[in-house]
Amino acid sequence: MSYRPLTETTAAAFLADIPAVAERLGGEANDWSVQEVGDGNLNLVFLVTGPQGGVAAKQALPYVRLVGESWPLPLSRAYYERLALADQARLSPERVPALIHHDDVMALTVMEYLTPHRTLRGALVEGLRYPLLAEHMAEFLADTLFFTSDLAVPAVEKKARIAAYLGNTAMCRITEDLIFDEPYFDAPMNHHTPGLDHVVATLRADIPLLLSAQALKARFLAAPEALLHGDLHTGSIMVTAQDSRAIDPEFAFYGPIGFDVGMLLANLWMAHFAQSGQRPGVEDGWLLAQAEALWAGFAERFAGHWRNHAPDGEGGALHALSRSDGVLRDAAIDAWRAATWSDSLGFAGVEIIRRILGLAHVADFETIADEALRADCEKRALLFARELLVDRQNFPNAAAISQRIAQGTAA
Ligand code: SR1
Ligand code: MG
Repeated sequence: MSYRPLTETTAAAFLADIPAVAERLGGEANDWSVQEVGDGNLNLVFLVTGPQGGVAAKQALPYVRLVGESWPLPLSRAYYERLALADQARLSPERVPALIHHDDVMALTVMEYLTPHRTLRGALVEGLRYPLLAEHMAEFLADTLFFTSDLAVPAVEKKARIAAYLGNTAMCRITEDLIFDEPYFDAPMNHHTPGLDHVVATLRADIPLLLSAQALKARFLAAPEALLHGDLHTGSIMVTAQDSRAIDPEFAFYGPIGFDVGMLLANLWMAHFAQSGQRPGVEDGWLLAQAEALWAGFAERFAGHWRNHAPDGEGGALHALSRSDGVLRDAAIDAWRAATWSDSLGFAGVEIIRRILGLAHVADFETIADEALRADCEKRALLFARELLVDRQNFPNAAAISQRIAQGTAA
């Protein structure tokens, strides 16, 4: 059998031949309802429900859905997504959807149907709040990043895991181009809100900014610190009031820890900047508080793993930094926290800039119909992002960031 994209008409019959899926749905394929709901940039997503339950079936297309067949993209990304889902399920089982079935030829991954979950980005655009979000995502980040790092994994094993993801080059290439390069010149697929022309020209001529973006790209290319989700924005998180799950790890690879953390922080900060365009006069500090809680929760939990995981040297390659005697371990944790915070701010900065000037924008800003209002929100976000790239030493902690954003001036 060869690859063929499923449709709402053909999906049920195909899935009926997979025992684990048929059992979960119950009844016959004719009784099932199938809806294609993919609203991301790349794939098909079918929600299939039967008399006993549901599944989400994600199928890669051989091209970038957002752009069309003119931009081919390997189906192998589905293989890496399944690999990452399995690793994440081992390390943080409550924070990812359960894997039910995978088919490499069809580039198809069938997962637990998360219901009544919804995409975090859409919920934030509507002004909804999720009290456990920061705690849950801090847990996901700390558990997946610490336990795939040199602090937890012996060197030989870690190198084998890096190698297992090395082939995901096409997805890394998207990030390399779309996040670190294209926003900084007049690339063909870039677009921005008309009122931003002047600020865009200024940013593209800003040498310290361009240098910083390239320095971050160098980190992204050559720092295989841990297994990254690789695309952890608010569209990759499904939420209810009680639950939060990270989905869509098709960009997974071994990279710098601050990339995952920074991308999520950036998306929370963008949601904050968009508030004044979405609901003028009713902005609040909830999203800034979430970003603070996310960083604090992540850093604390990561440090906790560091102290508790094989404290006397039998753990990962960096076991000398885990010994519980003396002050070395605590000094190492402090140094790690400062370096990862700085990296996270830089990666957050490039994520914000690319979501406003590059190809792939976000609903937070795009749903602001009034162009002048949208440009105003985006401009404030851009100027903040520039500081994250070139002046991040001014922000020693997340509270300093919240203060800067709330006051609208440099700290
Ligand atoms: C062409 S893909 C554009 C963006 O969508 C994905 O979700 C990633 O964020 C990627 O950069
Ligand atoms: Mg995605």
